[in-house]
Amino acid sequence: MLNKRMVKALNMQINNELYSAYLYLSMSAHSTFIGMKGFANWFMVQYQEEMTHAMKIYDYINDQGGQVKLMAVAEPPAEFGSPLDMFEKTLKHERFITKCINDLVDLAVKEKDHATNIFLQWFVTEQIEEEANDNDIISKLKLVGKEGNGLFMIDKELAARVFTPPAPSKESQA
Ligand code: OFO
Repeated sequence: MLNKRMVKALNMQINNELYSAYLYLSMSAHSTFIGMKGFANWFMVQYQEEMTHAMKIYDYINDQGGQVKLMAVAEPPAEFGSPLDMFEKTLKHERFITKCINDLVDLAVKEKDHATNIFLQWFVTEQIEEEANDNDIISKLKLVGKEGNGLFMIDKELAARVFTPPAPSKESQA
């Protein structure tokens, strides 16, 4: 059973995850527009992942007898600059999401909501991976600079990313 404050905060996080999805979908479109198909693929996979994050929280609220409340999703930018600019913006956004997840954990601890605390641990781990992936790509982009061959190689590498749906949470398997 979730208390009202927790439901409100989790609904807000559904909105944050949907915005993340929308932001990365826009980055995918931008990448296609500038002719970087591998980058477009990477961000399309990221969009799909973010949708699963939103749905994980959606399912959790439902499973715990709370009421899901969907809110308007903000319009993302359409221009992102160079591939490096785009990944720096991605990392900045993911750091914001990490803070949101940490705040949710703090609230769960304060409210003595052990179930939600356990549920959120998946997101804590996921954020480590997301920031690490972004940092890794940023390092490579800095290394190649504006050099065409290097960018072409990175684009090829990002083209290989495949969407793998996360395992369903235990609470939604029951
Ligand atoms: Fe990018 O991890 Fe969810 O938002």
